[in-house]
Amino acid sequence: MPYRLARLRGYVPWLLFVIGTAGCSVSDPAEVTKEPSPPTDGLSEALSFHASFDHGPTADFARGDAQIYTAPKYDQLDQASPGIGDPDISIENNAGRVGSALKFNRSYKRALFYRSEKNLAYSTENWVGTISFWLNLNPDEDLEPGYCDPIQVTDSAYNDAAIWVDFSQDPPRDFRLGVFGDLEVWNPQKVSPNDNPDFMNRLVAVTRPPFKRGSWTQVVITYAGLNSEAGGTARLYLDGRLQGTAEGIQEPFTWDLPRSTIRLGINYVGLFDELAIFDRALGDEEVRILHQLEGGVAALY
Ligand SMILES: [Ca+2]
Ligand SMILES: [Ca+2]
Repeated sequence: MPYRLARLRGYVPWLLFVIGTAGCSVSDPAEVTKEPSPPTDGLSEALSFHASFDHGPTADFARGDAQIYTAPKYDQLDQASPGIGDPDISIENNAGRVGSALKFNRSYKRALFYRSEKNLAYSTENWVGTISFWLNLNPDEDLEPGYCDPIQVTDSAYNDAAIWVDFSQDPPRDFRLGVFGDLEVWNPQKVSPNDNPDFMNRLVAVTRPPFKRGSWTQVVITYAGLNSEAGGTARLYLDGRLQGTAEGIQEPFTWDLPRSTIRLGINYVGLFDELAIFDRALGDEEVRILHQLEGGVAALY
């Protein structure tokens, strides 16, 4: 190829670029017809687990095991069997935020869970993620005495490398987010939680939360930077609105992955629907979009 022509060809893309940016009619047709990306694209890619309870308790979408399990207790996972093994828990047809819902008729004494491995992107370095679900209950009238954790993810206990929300035990019940790493690090003296400022000050507590029987309230937990040198942050949202942030979570979260579980409805009485887990911390705007999704989380895949 003659030198001159080669040089000219080298200029052609630049020439088109300059013309294009000058606003002339010369432009790439693909560019003109391209629709803006729907704002849910990022949510779809980050989704790692979704249980709609519309077709039974098995998750509709799961990077790991979609099966639900019941065990006698959470520390007896070797005795777990597939399915809902408790007559007080059922699928209530067409009673959900979308479709059907999981119904806890009264507080049960067994352990109901999904396995966390791959469904929830645990990491030993900079662990990040989001957990979203919907509740329908009157906490002060429907719950039985004691604390109630609608969700809890851990490999051992609420105070040992765990993320959870709970209703406090005395009416009017508060709704609280707890994110606590390895017990031996954050609470080596094993001080009881209510007497422990390290516990109480970490909680994100909502007084007079908006839950009602007969209507649905969305709960979203986001977390980032757990198991990082910079420290972790966790946020609690209700119905798409930020309620509070826990910051400076320094202690490690050490999980034995095969023993880690997504625990459902601990001491809970009411309806539960649309459990979704994402592999990164969604931002405020994404949480708002998730809250507004028509057709629920299934619209993402
Ligand atoms: Ca549903
Ligand atoms: Ca542990």
